[in-house]
Amino acid sequence: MFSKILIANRGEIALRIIRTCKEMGIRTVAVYSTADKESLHVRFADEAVCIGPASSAESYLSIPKIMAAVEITNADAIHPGYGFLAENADFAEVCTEYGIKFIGPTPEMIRKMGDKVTAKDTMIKAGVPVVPGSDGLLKNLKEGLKVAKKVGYPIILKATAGGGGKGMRIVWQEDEFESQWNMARQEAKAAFGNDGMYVEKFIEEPRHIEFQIIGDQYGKVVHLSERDCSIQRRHQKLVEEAPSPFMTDELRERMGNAAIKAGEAINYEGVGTVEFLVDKHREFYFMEMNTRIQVEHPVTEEVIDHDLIKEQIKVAAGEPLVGDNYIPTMHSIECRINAEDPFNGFRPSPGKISSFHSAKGHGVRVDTHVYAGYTVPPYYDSMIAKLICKAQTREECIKKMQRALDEFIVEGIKTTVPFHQRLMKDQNFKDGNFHTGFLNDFNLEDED
Ligand code: MV4
Repeated sequence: MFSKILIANRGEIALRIIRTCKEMGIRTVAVYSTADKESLHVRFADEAVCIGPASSAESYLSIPKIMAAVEITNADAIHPGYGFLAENADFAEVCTEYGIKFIGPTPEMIRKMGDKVTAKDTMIKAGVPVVPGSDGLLKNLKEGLKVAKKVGYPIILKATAGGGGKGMRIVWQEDEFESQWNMARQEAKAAFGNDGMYVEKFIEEPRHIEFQIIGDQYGKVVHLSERDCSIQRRHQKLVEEAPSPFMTDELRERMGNAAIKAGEAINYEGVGTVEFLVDKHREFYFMEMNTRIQVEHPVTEEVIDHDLIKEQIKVAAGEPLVGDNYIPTMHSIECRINAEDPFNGFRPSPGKISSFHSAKGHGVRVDTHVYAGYTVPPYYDSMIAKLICKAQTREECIKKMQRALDEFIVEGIKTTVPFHQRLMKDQNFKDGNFHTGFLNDFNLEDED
């Protein structure tokens, strides 16, 4: 087992990782920017190293700064958390060159899944269902038009370097294809320096259902059931739950097997997430694979009653997996509490938290790095807390979440709490009747 882990991240996830390390008897090193010196991850780690100014590029995204911190503290492993360098294959490679264990998959696996055309091609070869579309990258506009005609409109143009919605365009009819093609390519070139595109049939009103998988270093891969992440706004997830209210035993069997096949196809090592689109007929299609621990991992932890960070560290240290696929018995929902004003287009609302009262009680978990008197810096992600509830049934879980939201008090800044309070009372949400476009016509002012 590792003796000292450096956490190359900030905020709630840095704290979350420190907590598990403490329980495992592993020493911890926090790194922080000058904007984060009052943060709890700095206080709770055994050691802390300032790695630069507020700007992410000069601190949490700087590979040389982080490797310098590893060297002076003698850490033997790095946990990247999510975001920042978590899916940076070059970083994973540098760690390996330094003889430091990167807690995650190998650089090759990260690279393969980071390029969406390569990922999709790998899945086709493994027999995992994918959305019909182009066979690899499109050579030019003419080929794009030809494939679009063959699969039938509407289609979606996607950037191979994309993910999370960037460089993506829906095309409803042929006469719009050329202009959308040009715009998508420009956007991809600017965002990723890579304008490689592919085409897929556009699946209307899909659900986003993802499977948590874990693989050890000896080729064993299991799944830990699914999460429904359909409640999102502009590709930012706001609510996640496990299990999916759309799931059936039969669908879980089929999707779970596909997720395992996806992991086995690349000999996956570590925790990962296989994302699927699911249409109204319960047909499912591989979308992307994330090679990191995700923000929403706690809902899975709650329903399977295991610490995923602990399992992640154990497989990274070379322990073999024991046990099989997990089928949940409980229900869990996570609401992301962001420093944003839901009444003003979710505009960021950084600043000093004057008072803070966390929700508490049976079945309530709050993962957060903030406290009364803490100042939310404007430089990073706006998430300040994750409110996670667990109950025997979905209905009870929603009631518990309503109760917990009512006692979650943050003053001094605006938060997404009122949005969640409204959502938890929405009849369609309560009925499990939603898809990825649900929030497009959701009005915060409406009453039921
Ligand atoms: C799609 C799709 C419909 N059809 N692909 C959005 C982000 C990227 N990961 C892929 N995305 C989508 N791909 C086909 N063929 C709809 C989306 C999509 C979406 C997916 C998951 C969650 C939210 C979404 C919001 C809009 C569009």
